[in-house]
Amino acid sequence: MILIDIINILRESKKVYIMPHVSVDGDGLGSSIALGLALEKIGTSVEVWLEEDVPSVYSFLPGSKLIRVYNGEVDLPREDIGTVVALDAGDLARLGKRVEIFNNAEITINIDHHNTNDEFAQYNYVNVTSSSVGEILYQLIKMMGIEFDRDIATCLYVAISTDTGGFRYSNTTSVTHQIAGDLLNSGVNVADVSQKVFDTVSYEKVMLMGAAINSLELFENGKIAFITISDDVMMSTGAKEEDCDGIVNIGRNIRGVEVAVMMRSRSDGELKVNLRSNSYVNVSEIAKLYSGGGHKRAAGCTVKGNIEDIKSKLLDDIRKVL
Ligand SMILES: [Mn+2]
Repeated sequence: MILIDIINILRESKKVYIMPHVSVDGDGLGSSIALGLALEKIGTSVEVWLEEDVPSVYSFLPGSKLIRVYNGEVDLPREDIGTVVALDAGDLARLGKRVEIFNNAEITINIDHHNTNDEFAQYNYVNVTSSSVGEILYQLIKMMGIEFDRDIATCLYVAISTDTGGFRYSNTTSVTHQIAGDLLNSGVNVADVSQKVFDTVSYEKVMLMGAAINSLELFENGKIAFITISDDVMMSTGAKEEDCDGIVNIGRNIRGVEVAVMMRSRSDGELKVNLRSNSYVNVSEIAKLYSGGGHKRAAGCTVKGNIEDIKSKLLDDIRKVL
């Protein structure tokens, strides 16, 4: 599938629903709003459907009037759901409850950059060489001839800068920088955006980071770092679920660590696992063993079961590829 085919479908769509993955991040949200604002400019009716509220770190983004939160209780007549675009989601499970909307759409589109993407839509565009979906949407919006205003540029800049860790990760290319440069020409205020996205943290998150550091364990001569966050920790720190975002980097950043794991264990038996690597382990392969997915250096999965059992199995799986 090439981008121009998707562009033609989008041009003909009168109503477009956009949905990023659950536990939305900067790339999913920034890309969704950017596409929404761009399509609005050509007269399309747009709604961005999220699984949860906008994470507070991204509350400064424009386009809030486009955003709806799906709790499973909205009854949408089939004829109302024209085209649905899934963004930054590797498989249908990443759409959570909103899969009901997706399955009832006339036309389904999937735009993504995860190498584990299983091409679940009618029209799929997966570019694994793109740092972010934001980078793909920059091309798409440009090819559609829609002008970048400051709002669209800011959303794309947030998408690209967050997925590249502020242009530091190995997915950053010269093209990434060229696109960022062009977005700056469209009015992005880099200092303001960076301060809000990277350098602002709630007190509760700082407390969560403290608890995460206390839980930190190293294995295999310091090559594996393991952080565990339980419901008790969430309660005692007052942190929100979104505050767990990035906690895994505390382990990853330790000198000598190759693989870092953050396990968010809930009392209902569900475990959310974040995996990061520094230079050679392909963590998306490990996540796949648990029906998860992601990228070489950043992946994740959700597992059910006993925390100690899963932890020792995960450690075994990581040891095999160290
Ligand atoms: Mn992404």
